[in-house]
Amino acid sequence: SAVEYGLDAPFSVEYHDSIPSTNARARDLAAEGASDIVVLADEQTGGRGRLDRDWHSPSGGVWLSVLFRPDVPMAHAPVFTLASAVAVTRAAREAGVEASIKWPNDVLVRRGEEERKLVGILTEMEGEADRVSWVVVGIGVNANVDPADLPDEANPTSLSAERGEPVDRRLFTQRLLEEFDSLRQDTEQVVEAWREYATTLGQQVRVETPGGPIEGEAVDIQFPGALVIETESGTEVVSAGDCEHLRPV
Ligand code: BTX
Repeated sequence: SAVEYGLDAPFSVEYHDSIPSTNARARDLAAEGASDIVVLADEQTGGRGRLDRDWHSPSGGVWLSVLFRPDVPMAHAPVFTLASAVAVTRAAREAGVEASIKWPNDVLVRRGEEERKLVGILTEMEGEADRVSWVVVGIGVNANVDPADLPDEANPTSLSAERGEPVDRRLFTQRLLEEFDSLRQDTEQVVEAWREYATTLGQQVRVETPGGPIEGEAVDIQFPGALVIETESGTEVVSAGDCEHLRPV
């Protein structure tokens, strides 16, 4: 139970030893009218990434979904993806792991040129254009997981692998949720906090958008999460939802 996990979180917590997907469970809770609930699991048997990709979620991770009902228009929802990236980065740094953020939703650990994936974030929502009904932010942290048990092609890492010893998941999760709770209530501070941890700004990047690739220097981020790129033909603003791939060039 959540009590065994021992969390003193600013949300009510529903804990599962094993569940198909915390996001799927949180969506079901949303349909029942619930809010301000965190679904947390030690293991997921059907974890999902973006575009229906698999998210490997062996026992030992921190797999969680936050369900809440912010009073914002749909177009502002990407700010919660950025907020969760900031929250998890801060919690990781407090645990001694120098995580940073790659726009829009990757939290990784850099070793020279190499980038290792530590976290996956999947935000889902429903509502009307002028007001969301609910938001589910799914955060998957490779906490006490052996990277050898994760798909190789993503160049995965984990908190325990980076630290050389297991992390206290209770403390880590509590810090993550406290940070997220504070950021979701004051979204104006999210963009500035995000800039502090971003590896993306100042880099030459190429982004695939529905309108075709955009290439240039990533110069800034704008509320609620768009990336500003200086290209040869002028300034382009790419919204987080539009973009599938960002890569350095
Ligand atoms: P994504 O689409 O950016 O990344 C998915 C890709 O990442 C996969 O195709 C695979 O290559 C790689 N991958 C899979 N598992 C891992 C892992 N554990 N560590 C590193 N790389 C991996 C990112 O999707 C969004 C993931 C959200 C996961 C959370 S966990 C709690 C919640 N419940 C749920 O079902 N999803 C979210």
